[in-house]
Parts: sequence; structure tokens; C-alpha cells
Amino acid sequence: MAYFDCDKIQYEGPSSKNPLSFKHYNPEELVGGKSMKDHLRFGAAYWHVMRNDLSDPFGAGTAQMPWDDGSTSVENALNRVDVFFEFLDKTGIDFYCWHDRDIAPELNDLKASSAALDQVVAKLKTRQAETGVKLLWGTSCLFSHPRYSQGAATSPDASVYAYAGAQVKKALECTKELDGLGYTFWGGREGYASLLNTDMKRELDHLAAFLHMAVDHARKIGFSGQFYIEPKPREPSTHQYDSDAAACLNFLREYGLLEHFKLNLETNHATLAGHTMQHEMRVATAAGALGSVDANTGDELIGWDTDQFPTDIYLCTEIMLEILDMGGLTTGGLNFDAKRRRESHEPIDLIHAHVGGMDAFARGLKIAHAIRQDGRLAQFVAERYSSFDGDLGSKIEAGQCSFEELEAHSLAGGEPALASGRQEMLENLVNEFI
Ligand code: XUL
Ligand code: CO
Repeated sequence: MAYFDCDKIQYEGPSSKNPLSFKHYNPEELVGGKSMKDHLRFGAAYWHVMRNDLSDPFGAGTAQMPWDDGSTSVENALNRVDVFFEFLDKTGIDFYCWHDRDIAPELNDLKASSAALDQVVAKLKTRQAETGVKLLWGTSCLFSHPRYSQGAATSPDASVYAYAGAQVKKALECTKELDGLGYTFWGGREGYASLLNTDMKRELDHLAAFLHMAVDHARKIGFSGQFYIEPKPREPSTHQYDSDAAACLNFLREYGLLEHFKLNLETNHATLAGHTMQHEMRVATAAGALGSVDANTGDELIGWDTDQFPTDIYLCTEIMLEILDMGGLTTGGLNFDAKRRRESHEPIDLIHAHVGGMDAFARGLKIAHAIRQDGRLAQFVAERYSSFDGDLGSKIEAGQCSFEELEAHSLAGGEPALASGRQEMLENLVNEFI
């Protein structure tokens, strides 16, 4: 039974008027000697594609899901797997991500929930083998169930902490079973609403111990995938410990975890933190810790995590510039952690949404590649810092300079003649390529 009313989406080129075609994403087309497919490594989020009913705080779900009987049965969960793979086949998306409780039901009993998970994982494994689809990363839902209302790895209750550990243990084992390329920790409710009832230092210590246990368990079971932390500053907690890339890197360094973790950055989380996505990516790359991307966007006029599909060509260009600059994605991908608007309730809207995101990123890739080939932007930046290539600058960069030498240089050289930053000229240059 097919649920998405279309054939497999084909590349038809920029002049096509068919909304269910790729105008720019041509999977095998080479950009700089590498296929678009390998550059972009698109992933689909099981939670949005299969489980998001498009409800919001003011109203019920609108999404039509004719395949779903609304029950928490394992049978229903198994049925969803086939629908999801129909979706992946039609969009040509090669990777996917899940939370344990998206793919299998929470049965309010650890043993029963884990047994249900095993059944669904077995089916996912079969479907992966049949199709070549890969699991980009798995994660554990440690934020929906009321037991986690005060946090999971930062809960004040050691029994809740233990339950969360048991859940991650199992999710890690399932990720390994599915040859997952990574495992993500998003903060969920790891944060606080009030300091009146919170021992922050203790919670941070507990979180670090939890992540160390995850690393240890991965080693024990032979899981060699990449661990990620996904920063987000607020929502659901007022204050999230993993608030942005810099905060995560500091936490990972402080607790000796940086060698085991990279960052999975999400655009809407960056903007909630008061940053651009490009800023967050640059912070991560500077630390050698950019791992993967949750590809979405927020809404300039709405102050929460709207998880919209990325359609902005500037945004996709900036993201692809950062990815190309770091030498490309390795374990990570561009996971569409994005949902349709509540008004786009038909199954086919899922296809429209992903096709649009894929095409926007394909354009971003081609434009970013062209900007890099052109070389003027990089050359400008290199020249802007070229005074640090001289004798004094090299000494500074090598950590071999003193304030006495800086003073001597300034006394001899007088007032420095500053060059223009030329921001507007560079913005115009980028526009040449858009
Ligand atoms: C929440 C979010 C999550 C993570 C996985 O804002 O982005 O879906 O990506 O837990
Ligand atoms: Co995300």
C-alpha cells in the first residue's frame, strides 16, 4: 500500500514547473569532484515524518496519517516503518535519525518498552539492508515522559537518573545493532526553571558522569559511532545547560569529554541563542568539533523553535560554506529536523517540504562551491590578516612575543593605518553568486 501520492522524485532541472521534482538536487552530479549526494548526506527525522501530528499548544493535531491507528501497539509501530521507507524511497533520502520512543512505544515499563524496541529495530534492520538506507544517529527521548519533568541526567532524583541511564544504554545498543553512524544527546530537560530549587554544580557533575558512562558503554559494546551534543538555549527548560556551541565546548573540555564528542548544530537553536547558524558552525569548527547539522530554520517573527524547513538560499549557502571549509561532512549529515506548518496536513506535504529543503541545500552547495572557486572572498580575508604573516605577527602567533616588544614596535611605528573591513563590498560579492 502506498501512502504518498507521487512517484519517486526525479531531477528535472531549473526550468521544470513540476513541484514534485528536483530543480537543483541532482544526486550524482559532481560538485568539485564529489557527488551532491555525498556532499549533502540528507537525513530524515523519524519524529517529524512519522510521529508529528502537527498539534500546537492551542489546538489538536491536523496531520493526516491514514496508516496510523493511534494506538501504542507494536503492530502500529511496525506498520509505520514501511510507510517511512516509502517516504525515504520517494524522496531519495539515504539517512535517518530517531529517538527510541519515536520508533517504538513507551509502555511505562522499562522491560516492555525495551522488548517493543527490539521488535521495531529488527524490522528497521531488515529495511535498511534491503534499501541501503543508513542510520545517521540514534537518540533517547529523555524529555516527554512525566518522570523526566525535572530532568533526566540532571534530575534531582537518582532513580530517575538511573532510569535515563537504562534507556540510553538500550538506545545505544539499538544504534549499534543498526550500524548507526552516531549517537546524539540533545539537552531535553537538562536545565532548570528556578535556581531556588537547583544545585547547578551538582547537576552539571551528574550530567558529565552520565556522558562518561555512555562513552564507557559504547566502548564495552563495540559501538564506534560519533557522539554528538546538540546545543539549544531554552525550550523546554528556561535555562538549558547546553545553551550554545561555546557553552557545550566549555562543558565538554571541563569534564574531559571533548575527545569523545562533536556538536550537532541546529539552525533554529542557534537563532534562539541569539547567534546565526554560521556563527555556531564557525565556533565548532575552530575547536575541530563540527559533527553534524539539524537542518531547519526558525521564523524571524516568532520567538520559539518553529522547526521550519530551510528554504532560504543565503542560509543554505552559509551552511555549505562552513561545511566545505571544514573539508566536508564525515560521520554527520544534514538531518531535516523540521516539520510542516499545521496547515500543511496532507501526506504529500511531507514530500513537498523535504524536496524544497533538498533543493535549497543543493543551491547552497553550488553557490558555496562557486564562491570558493572564485577565491576573492578567501583572498580578502587572508589579506586582511596578512600583517600577522610578518615578523612581529608570526612571533605573536607562535606565542613568543612580550608586551615589551609590542611597546617597542608601537613606539617605532607610530599610529597604525587601518584598512577598511569592506563589509558592503563583500556582501555585494556574495550576491554575485546567489
Ligand atoms: C529539539 C530537537 C530534538 C533533537 C533530538 O529541539 O532538536 O529533536 O534534535 O533530540
Ligand atoms: Co534537533
